[in-house]
Amino acid sequence: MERAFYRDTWAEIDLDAIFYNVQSMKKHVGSHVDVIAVVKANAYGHGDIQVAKTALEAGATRLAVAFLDEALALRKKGIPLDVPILVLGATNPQYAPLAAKENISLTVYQSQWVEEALAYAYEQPLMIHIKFDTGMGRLGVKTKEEIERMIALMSQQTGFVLEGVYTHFATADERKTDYFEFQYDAFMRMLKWLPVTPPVIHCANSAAGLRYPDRVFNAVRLGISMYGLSPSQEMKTLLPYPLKEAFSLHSRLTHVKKVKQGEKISYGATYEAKTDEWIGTVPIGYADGWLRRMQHFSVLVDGKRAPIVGRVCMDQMMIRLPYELPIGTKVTLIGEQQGDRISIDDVAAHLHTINYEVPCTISYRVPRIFLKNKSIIEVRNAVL
Ligand code: PMH
Repeated sequence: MERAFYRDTWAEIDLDAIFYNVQSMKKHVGSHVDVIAVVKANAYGHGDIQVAKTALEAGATRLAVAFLDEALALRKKGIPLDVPILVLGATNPQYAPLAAKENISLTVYQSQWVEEALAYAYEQPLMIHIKFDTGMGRLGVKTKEEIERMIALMSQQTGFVLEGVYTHFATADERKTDYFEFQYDAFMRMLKWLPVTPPVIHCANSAAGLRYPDRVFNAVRLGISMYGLSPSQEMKTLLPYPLKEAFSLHSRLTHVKKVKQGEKISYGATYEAKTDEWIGTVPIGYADGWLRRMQHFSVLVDGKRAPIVGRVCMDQMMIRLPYELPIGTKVTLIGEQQGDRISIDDVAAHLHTINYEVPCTISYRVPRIFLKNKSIIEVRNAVL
């Protein structure tokens, strides 16, 4: 029988959790505020089209990605032309006509960009969101003169439509709020530089949307908290509603053996059995994004914590089992087993990084299983 995948390692994406997280934000900010679902980087590793569709079903009205290819991929996979997709990053102006054709809104942050984009012919209107740099220092206009130049240039092409204006916060997830306030004030000041107010004004990422629902203008760019994760550790106690984590990661024991005291495990022979012990092999490794630094972390097997012993290899790793277990026993690396749970935040803490990085790092080699109502509705395997 043909299957979607044959390996014993997979990720599960709980689309009901995504639905709930989007709906919760929608309720939190109010019906007059649009939710823009941020599905860049394959929806933070979760699966772009499935997350996008679920977010739209839950009330999001727009999508956002990092670059044009990601937006085109969503169109190819079936996001209809009437759902606006915003490219948050830079797009080479020569591709602006293609963006216009696909109803993909582009971020514009320099008059030079507009000048270059004017050189091309447009069959459809090009939707533009001007980005202000209020203190992130990444992309954005900083001066009134530059805005005036941009607006003057934009008026030379009737096909250029100023659909939106936005900025991005650097510290909305931090307890201290002074830099957030500084950026917010700058945005308020810069908005006055525009001769006309575009329909979509947005500044909030998840953190700002969660904390300041009255200060988001008319759209929130919802990323990390759509996936059920807190924007930071500091914000965990400030969450206005509980989040539901959507991503879990699983595998199965492929080999189980008893090793004698003193026997060594994996590359470098760095682990030595202290007593006679049961060792299981798990078919996941650093090429799957389960990084070498995951050594010394624990996973769940038969509801118990089992430490990762020896070096994590490219495709496999070894764990010390609590007792002999049959081949095929489920191993949970992220998620729940018998009431115990390993969260993405636990993995992030072990790696000294942020939760954002963890699902993004789980590579294309790991098939994604999409669940709705606890039933599998789709499987995506990027290898086969
Ligand atoms: N808007 C922009 C411009 C972003 O870059 C991001 C996330 C979001 C919204 C969503 O933010 P959230 O996930 O905190 O809700 N961008 C990134 C980034 O570039 N690195 O980490 C997150």
